[in-house]
Parts: sequence; C-alpha cells; structure tokens
Amino acid sequence: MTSFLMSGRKRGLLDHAAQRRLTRDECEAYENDGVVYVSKVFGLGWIDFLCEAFEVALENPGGLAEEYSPVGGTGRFFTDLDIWQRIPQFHRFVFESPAAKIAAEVMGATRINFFYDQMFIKEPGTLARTPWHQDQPYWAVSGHQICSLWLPLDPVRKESSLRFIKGSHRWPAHNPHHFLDDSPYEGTGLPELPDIEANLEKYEIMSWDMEPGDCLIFQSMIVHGSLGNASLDHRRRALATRWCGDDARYRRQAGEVAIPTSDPGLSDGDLLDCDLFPSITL
Ligand SMILES: O=C(O)CCC(=O)C(=O)O
Repeated sequence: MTSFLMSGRKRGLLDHAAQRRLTRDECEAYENDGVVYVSKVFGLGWIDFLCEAFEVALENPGGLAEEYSPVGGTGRFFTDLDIWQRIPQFHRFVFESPAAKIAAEVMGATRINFFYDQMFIKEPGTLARTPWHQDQPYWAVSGHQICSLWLPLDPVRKESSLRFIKGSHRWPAHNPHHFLDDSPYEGTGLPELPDIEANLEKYEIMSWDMEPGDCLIFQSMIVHGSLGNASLDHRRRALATRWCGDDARYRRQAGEVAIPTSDPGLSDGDLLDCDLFPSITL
C-alpha cells in the first residue's frame, strides 16, 4: 500500500483533473475504424503507479494467471485477469484513474460499468504471438458500447504492439480460441476467422509506435492480435481494462465463455450492475 502512495506523490499526477479531453477526431476515428490511438492521455504518475502494481501482481498471481509461451520456448508471455478484485492498486486504478471517463467519452456513453482488467507481459525474445481475435465473443455481454483501453507501461514499437484490422468491428462474431493451445471454443456455433496472417495484404492493418501515457481504445468486436516481442530489448507490459456503456446487457450465449469467471447472479438482458461489474461514477 505504502509504495503506490509514494509513487503517486512522487509525480503528483494522480489527480485526474489534469487529464486532457479526447478530441472529436479521436472519437470519430474510434467509431469509424473501431480503434483509436490516443497520445499522452494518462499522466506518468499513473504509469509509475501501475509499474509498481504490476510487480505486486507478478509476485501474487491469481488462479486465472496463465503462461502462453510454449514450455521450452524463448521469452515469456504472461497474463492475469480480474486483478482489481485482489490487489488494491488495480482496484484504485479502476475507480480513480481517468480510464472510465475516457471510455465513456469515446463511446458517447452516459453510464459505465467496469467489466474486467487483464495484464499482459511479453519479455524480450518472446516469439509467442497474440492470435488474431475479437474480444466480445469471449464474453457474456451484448451491446455496441463496449471497449478496451490498452495501456502500455513501456515504449512499444509497431512490431511488438497490437495490430488491428481497420473497420472489422463491423464484422460478425467469430469463434474464440484458447490462447494457450489455439483450441477452438466448444459449442458456440460461431464461424472461424479467416487465416488473416497468411493473407495480410487483403486487410488494412493499423498499428502504432507508443510511449508510456499513450493508449489504444478499441471496440470489443474489432479483430486484433500481435506479434511476439522479439524486436524490443525490454519488456512489453500492458494493462487492458474493459468498459461497458449504455446498451451493454448481460447475455450468456451458447457454449464456452471466458468472462465472467464466476457467476455474477445476472439473467439474460439485465444491466450489468453487480459486484463483478461495478457501475462507475463519472
Ligand atoms: O497485449 C496483448 O498482446 C493482447 C491484448 C489483447 O488482445 C486485448 O487486450 O484484447
């Protein structure tokens, strides 16, 4: 607890009153392309804060933590999720950082439920890719106002950053696969994505060099993925937080679902308001 308070004081940037507003062009890019790169939107106090929080999380992995790099492979691709439920620094980020307001602004939402958080770490030399996928088919939620904020804690070059297919948030839902072994989710009845990697020239791919303080905001249906981290000489750490707006409703579709990770006590068509998906005061 002490360490994150100190890091906040160190830079004096935890007060999000200083946060800049998104521009109209940024909001339009999100709506049209399904993703927007937003520069210098988080104060570096928050980045310091999360760097320390990541250390705490790495020392205390949860039951849902996974290693995606193959055993014996180079590097390390680590993930953990629902961290805000266990580690106070992540809880604080959800409720006090500018993230909820940024998500509401970009989606034009008047209300926000927090959905979940997920940390990703790719050590240098990691060959494991993030497979091309859409997020929403992994989740028991319907609606259009659903987005992720992907906030890197380290400088990231395009070669190791997320890649997006422009406009693919308008594609229909495709079947999720487990990142660990690429096995398809069972019983969803959804079609498979085309082989994007083998046909990259067919798609308009968007990706950005990024600095700490920048973030990507992407709609939950956009097709995205990433190469490994063979090109950076440092870790690529990122926190993804998922946010739901006005039209989001609980919807438990057929077959396997990743999120929620426990029973939220909701019925199909319910607003998300519950302990697992708290409503955030904007
Ligand atoms: O950081 C990564 O490589 C994966 C991120 C991702 O796919 C997501 O946040 O939905």
